[in-house]
Amino acid sequence: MRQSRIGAAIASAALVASVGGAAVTAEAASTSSAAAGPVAVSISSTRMITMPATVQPGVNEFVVTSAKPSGFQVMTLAEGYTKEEAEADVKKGLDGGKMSALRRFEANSTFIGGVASLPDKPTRFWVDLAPGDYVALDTRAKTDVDKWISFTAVGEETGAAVPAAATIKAVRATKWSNKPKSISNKGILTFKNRASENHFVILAKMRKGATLKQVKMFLQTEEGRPPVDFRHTVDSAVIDPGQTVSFEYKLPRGNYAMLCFWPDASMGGMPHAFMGMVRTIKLK
Ligand SMILES: [Cu+2]
Repeated sequence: MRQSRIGAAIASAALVASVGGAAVTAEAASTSSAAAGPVAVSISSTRMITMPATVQPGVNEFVVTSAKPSGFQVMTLAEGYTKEEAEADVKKGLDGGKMSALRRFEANSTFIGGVASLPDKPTRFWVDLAPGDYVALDTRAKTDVDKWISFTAVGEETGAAVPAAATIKAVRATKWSNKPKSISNKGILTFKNRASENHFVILAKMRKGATLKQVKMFLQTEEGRPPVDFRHTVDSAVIDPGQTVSFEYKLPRGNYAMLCFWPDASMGGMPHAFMGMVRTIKLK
């Protein structure tokens, strides 16, 4: 069975950010309290996260600024499941390919949303937060449990709404909805997980003339020139079934492959794209 040896090309920013390096970072939250307006998150060159210790429940706009390419991920941990346990399971499960650890991590975590950010380029995302406790991390950080950050959604609802956006959906277990066939090349993208597994989305620009068949073939063989150009990608945070995240993006126009590389514990850690979670979408 193919493991997640996707080759150098695909093991690029996107994959490393969202899967391979799902270890974490963050230090104690700063002390500012909830206030109207966007939630400012900054990630330092040592991947320390600074953000408010409390936010309001409801739809929140986050603005993430990072010194390095980062993957800001918000999640909740089940009662009694500690950051230390999560950290250990990430290491054994996502990095080490031990399926029992991956299963335990998935069973005890709810992925809420987040965004990939580039240096000094503030990037916005929106999530609807129920009141309660959250953890956040930079998925690009090296494993260090002390770097997980905690925050709480408490108080009055924001009353805010997610801006109108093109919407893409994961459906069934590991499929993309067939629609829409095309979206704008920039703006806000809403990613809804209406499937039964955890997912994230990567849009990767296809080379001129490349076909979906070639993309699928490349995933299987990892041979030859990649039919996608991983210099032009955007990737979302991981979200659980039932969750929705909206995030800013801007890419060159063209045809893109839409993929998810989250590892499937029931398939020995095979990334979903290898199981057919790949389609094309036009950015115009
Ligand atoms: Cu997936």
